[in-house]
Amino acid sequence: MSEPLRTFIALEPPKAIVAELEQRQAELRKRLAERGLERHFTWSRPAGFHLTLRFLGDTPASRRTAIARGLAQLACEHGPFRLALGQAGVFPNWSRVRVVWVGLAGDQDALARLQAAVEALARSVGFVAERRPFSPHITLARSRRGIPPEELRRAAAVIRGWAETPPPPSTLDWRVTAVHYIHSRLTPQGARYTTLGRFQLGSGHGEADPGPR
Ligand code: 2AM
Repeated sequence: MSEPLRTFIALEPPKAIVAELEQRQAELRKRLAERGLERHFTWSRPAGFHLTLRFLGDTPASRRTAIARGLAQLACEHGPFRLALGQAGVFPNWSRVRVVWVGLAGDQDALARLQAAVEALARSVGFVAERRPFSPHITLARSRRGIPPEELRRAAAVIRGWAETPPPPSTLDWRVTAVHYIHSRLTPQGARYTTLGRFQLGSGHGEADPGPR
C-alpha cells in the first residue's frame, strides 16, 4: 500500500491485563449507566487497549519502512522490563473530561528510556517533535462532543468516585517484551488497529511487515 497510513507505536498489554482493564471499564460503564450518563462516552474495545509511545499520524510508505528499521534497531538496545496497572485518571482535567484512562506503575525509568528512544526515532525520520510530555496511560473511554455541561459535571463526579475507589489489590504485573508498530483505520464504528510490525525487546529480531494488505 503506497498511500500514507495513520500509524503509531505502542505497547500491548497481555491477556490477563486486558481482562483486568475490561473489568475496570465495565465497572465504570455500570456506574455511569445507572445514572443515564454512559451514552455520553465512546468506549475503547479490549482489542484496542494499548499504551501509546508515539502517535505518528499520516505516514508515507518510505517513512513506515524507516520506522520499522529503526524499531528493529531500537529493540536490540532495550531489554524487557516490568509494568503494572496504576491509578485511573482523566485528560485534561476533572472539569473538562475528554479521556478516561488507567495509568501505569512499575519500571517507569525503563519505560521513559524506551519512549525517549522512540521519540528520537520519530524525529530522525522527519516527524515534528511531540510537544506534550509523555504521560503513560491506557485509554478506556472518551467523552462525546456536545454533552450538556451539567451532565458532564455529573459524569465527572461518577468517574472521580470510580477512579478514587482503589480496585481490588492487583498483584498482576507483566513483562514488556515487545514494541508494536500499528496502523489505525478510522471507521464509523471507531478505530480499527492492524499490527504492521512487532519488535522483540532485547533480542534484535523484529518482524516487520509494512507491505501490502
Ligand atoms: P491514546 O493513547 O490516548 O488513546 C492511536 O490513535 C493512538 O494514538 C490512540 O490510542 C491515541 O491516544 C493516540 N492518538 C490519536 N490521535 C492522536 C493525536 N492527534 N495526537 C496524539 N496522540 C494521538
